[in-house]
Amino acid sequence: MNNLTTTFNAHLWRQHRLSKQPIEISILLTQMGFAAKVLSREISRAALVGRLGLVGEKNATGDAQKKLDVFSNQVVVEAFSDIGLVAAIASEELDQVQLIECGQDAQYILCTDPLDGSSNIDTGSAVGTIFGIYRRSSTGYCSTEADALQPGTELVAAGYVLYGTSTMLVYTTGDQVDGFTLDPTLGEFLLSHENIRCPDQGKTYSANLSYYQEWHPHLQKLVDYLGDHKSTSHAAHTLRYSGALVADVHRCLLEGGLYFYPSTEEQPLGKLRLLYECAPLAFVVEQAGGLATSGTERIMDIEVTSIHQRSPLAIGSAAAVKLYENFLEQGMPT
Ligand code: P6P
Repeated sequence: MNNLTTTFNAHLWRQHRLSKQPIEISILLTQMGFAAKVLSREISRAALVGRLGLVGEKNATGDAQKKLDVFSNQVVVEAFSDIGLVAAIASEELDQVQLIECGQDAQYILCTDPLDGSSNIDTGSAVGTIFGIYRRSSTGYCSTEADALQPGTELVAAGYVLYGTSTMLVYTTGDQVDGFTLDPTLGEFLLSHENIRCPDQGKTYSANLSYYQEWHPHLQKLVDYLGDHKSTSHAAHTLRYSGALVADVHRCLLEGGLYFYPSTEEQPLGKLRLLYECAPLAFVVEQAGGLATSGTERIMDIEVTSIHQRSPLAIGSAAAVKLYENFLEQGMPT
């Protein structure tokens, strides 16, 4: 099949037919595709319509909200508000879970970071959207956030959209990872990266080294090891860090490598949020053959006790994530 004529929607309908996944999941992913098209257009023209800059408020996790953060959240919420399939939405931009009026007995929960890396917006650098879809664990009317508090192992679908030199949508429902590139002249996401596999090794690592002095001494040794270009025992890694989790994890997914955001004394659980950043990306990367850990625990296994709960994260090539865990525990490669 010529991939470049396989639209995202046609792919989803074929997946439904072949894998017997519920058609509702295909419809939910179609809606995420629609939201991604709207955001791709609006992000690219934000400077022309006055949507750059700060709102002047902070979100639930203390991040300064950009105008496009608020707008992106509205676009994603509206894409799921009238289809009657989503009971509630947990979003980085919402203090509490938003119950969806027409979905009070719907069976799915959406968790999302509508605009990841928004500090990049005003300078035109890459940003992303992250999404995870859970089946409700309760019955009857959805009335509390409890339905959203599920570990990554319960995800039925997850993925991200990267708004970069092109707009890509990458997703999994648990049997493989497929990537689609937006053709803006058609307004369609076309299959461009079928069955993505994460290389076991990579040549880059991605971390904010300005926190080096605050990391665990064993992780300082990892950074020294990765950056040792004179070593004869292992290949050194080059640092690549964009400030957008989606962009940095996407690089690791396609080319191999390691992204990590560890804990510090000031942030004992790190900065990244488990429910709508770490867990959905962990599902994608694991389905592609990579790994994702907090340093001591598989991200997908971590119990979720609050919607904005944070977790340290190391994600990417399996060998690199295992190296990270070994260094964190022992301060050496093995
Ligand atoms: P820092 C963006 O705010 C984000 O959540 C991720 O997209 C990104 O990797 C990280 O935080 C950047 O954080 O502390 O390096 O600016």
